Amino acid sequence: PHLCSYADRADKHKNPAARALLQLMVKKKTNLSVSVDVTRKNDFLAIIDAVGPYVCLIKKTHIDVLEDYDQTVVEELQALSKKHEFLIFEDRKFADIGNTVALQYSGGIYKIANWAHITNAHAVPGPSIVTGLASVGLPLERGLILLAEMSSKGALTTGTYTEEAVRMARARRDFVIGFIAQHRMEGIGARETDDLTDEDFLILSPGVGLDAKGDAMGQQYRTPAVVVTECGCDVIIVGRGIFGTGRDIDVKEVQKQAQRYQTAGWEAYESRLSK
Ligand code: UP6
Repeated sequence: PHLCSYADRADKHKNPAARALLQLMVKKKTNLSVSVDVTRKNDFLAIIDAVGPYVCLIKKTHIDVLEDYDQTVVEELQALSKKHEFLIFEDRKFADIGNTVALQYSGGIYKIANWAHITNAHAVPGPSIVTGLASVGLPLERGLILLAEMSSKGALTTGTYTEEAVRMARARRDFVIGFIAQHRMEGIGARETDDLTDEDFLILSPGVGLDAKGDAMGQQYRTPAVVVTECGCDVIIVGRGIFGTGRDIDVKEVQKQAQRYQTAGWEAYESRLSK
């Protein structure tokens, strides 16, 4: 599937959230997801309004990072999602037993399942985490991403861990639409009896930067060309490369950087197609 166009994959995908994401990517010519990791609501919404035209997906600040969160954040985010046509991905990284994650996903203050088209989870609890999240998300036509490979230095998500994560996804292709990973995952860990027909996992890759190679806390960056053209990933997730590292946000500059990453990501996809 990594050799197919996003458009062909959109036509075939059976999960509604995955299909909607691929369709938006084609329509807006973007495989960019901006990771809006800021702590103030006004900055959060201003950045999203500025980058909206250039993204297919807004990766929400882990919602619990916002210091002045209230219900209007979600309402305004949803309005921006309609205005600019992007999907919402809550990077919640669930990591508990099925029953607990079902409560965390549907309830509490944030009620993530109500507004996030896509969320994600660690594979460490085993298949029960997918069962728990699917009990809430599937009826709402949501999609789940599993963390198969992390971008940070020394991550333990390698070898058989990654293989088992892919097996968990393969067993629930109705709900698990792809991975946070650094490479493509189709066929990984497959057994002879597995049916791999139409296996199409979306690969969302964080750790993307055009200028920096990393940060002081173990983050590692690769360029869109490496991530999309060479490694076959589908969506680039960019945070500080777009909104910077200072406390003051310059919205014009943020917009310029978003445009720059959109172009780089789309060119990388086009050169993958022409390979
Ligand atoms: N993220 C990673 N690596 C992973 C998984 N998730 O960096 O393996 C998330 C981080 C952050 C974003 O939690 O929100 O992606 C990357 O931001 P950055 O571009 O500013 O480094």
